[in-house]
Amino acid sequence: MPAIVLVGAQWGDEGKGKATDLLGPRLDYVVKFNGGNNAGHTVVVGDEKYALHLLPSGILTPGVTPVIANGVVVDIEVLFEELEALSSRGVDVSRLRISANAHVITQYHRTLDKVTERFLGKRQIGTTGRGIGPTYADKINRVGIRMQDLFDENILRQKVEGALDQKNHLLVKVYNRRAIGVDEIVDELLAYVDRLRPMVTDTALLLHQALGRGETVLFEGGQATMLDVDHGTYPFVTSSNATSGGAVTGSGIAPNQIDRVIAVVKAYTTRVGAGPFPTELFDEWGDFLTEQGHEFGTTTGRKRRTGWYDAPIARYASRINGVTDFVLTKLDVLTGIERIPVAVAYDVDGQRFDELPVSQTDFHHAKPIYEEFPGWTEDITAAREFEDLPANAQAYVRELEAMSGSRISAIGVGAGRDAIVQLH
Ligand code: 2SA
Ligand code: GDP
Ligand code: MG
Repeated sequence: MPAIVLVGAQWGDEGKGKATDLLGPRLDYVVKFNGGNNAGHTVVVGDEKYALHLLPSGILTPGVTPVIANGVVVDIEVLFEELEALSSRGVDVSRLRISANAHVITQYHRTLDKVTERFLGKRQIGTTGRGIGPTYADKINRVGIRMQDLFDENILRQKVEGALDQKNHLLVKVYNRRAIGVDEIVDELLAYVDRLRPMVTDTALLLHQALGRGETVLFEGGQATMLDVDHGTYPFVTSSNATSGGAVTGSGIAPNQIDRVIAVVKAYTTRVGAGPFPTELFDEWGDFLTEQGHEFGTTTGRKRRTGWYDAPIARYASRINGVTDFVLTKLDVLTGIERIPVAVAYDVDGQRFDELPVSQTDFHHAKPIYEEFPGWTEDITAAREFEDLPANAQAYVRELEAMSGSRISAIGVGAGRDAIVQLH
């Protein structure tokens, strides 16, 4: 299985970091292909807890080469902070390679992210404030700064001038902020050049060569299907392609090189930030899921919104990503619920929708149609074989599998590295 893509099936925080870490020993390369330090992946190794943002989670596996590919937006200051923090805990980060075509998040992107959100008022997206949207906007507007620009001071200066031209107008005239000077940005970026030089390369070529040698490469998606800029709940999305197609454009490999697509799906649903969420709970069950599941943002610490499992979303994720295997996580969090509701379809103003409605307005008005399944009370965190799970937990998993469009290959029963039931 040389090229594997791993994505989130819902609105993120499904446990992708842990799923990647599980595959770790079989991997030669791990590639981040979208997003930036908006991501937050928690991996628990024994008593040690690691929170990764910009770096791929696979960096924790010894011998693996981590790659930040062209589809990623890089905050260089954060990059070095994360690298230093991991090094000081004994993680070998020396193999990291970064695409020469990856775009750079600068001070003005972070500022614009924050002021735009404030300006939107009630229409806020609830971004992480890391400058992600403005950096991708510059990329699409063709006024972005790429890693390779840092190695030619003349080019860098011209590009920063071009990028700041309109932005300073906006910052001063519309947002009542100070103008940002070309020199301050150029000097800030140039300060990193010597340290970056050995890491920056043609990562698309590197990955083609690795796949040509039969090595195993994991493409690790940030955020998730429903936050994808094309296929998610636009405009309440992130600004990149978090679905499996993003692994192709975001890294430079070809679609027919992908062998397997794994989607990580939680046994219930969470969302951070604004936007529609049909199964969202506002009662004590919502609090139960937040508390049992420790549902707080890995990057910003924000409390996550919680709700029941939504089968039409899982089916949608299965189709859009071409999922070959689901990893179902956090089944342990449902322990103790007498009857577990699962959304099987939606009701929109009296009309039944078995699949996601295409209209944004319909999705905003969608009321879940629930089926309930009997729960279990036994602690399942020590289960390692499917047969170790209580009969009702087994039945719940089989029901989800039948509704979700692809097979379930592994089940998370706890946060630890080994708390997993492997089925295939
Ligand atoms: P942005 O900052 O432009 O990408 O925000 C746009 C939307 O995307 C959502 N988003 C996320 N949703 C879940 N998890 C994310 N990562 C962190 C985590 C989030 C955190 O792992 O917990 O710590 O708050 C993530 N990153 C972006 C975001 O909430 C907006 O809805
Ligand atoms: P990611 O963004 O998809 O990588 O997910 P996060 O790391 O942001 O959030 C998932 C959280 O759930 C992390 O704190 C994980 O340690 C934890 N986790 C992952 N799998 C399981 C599981 O099966 N059970 C429990 N209880 N926690 C899990
Ligand atoms: Mg996360």
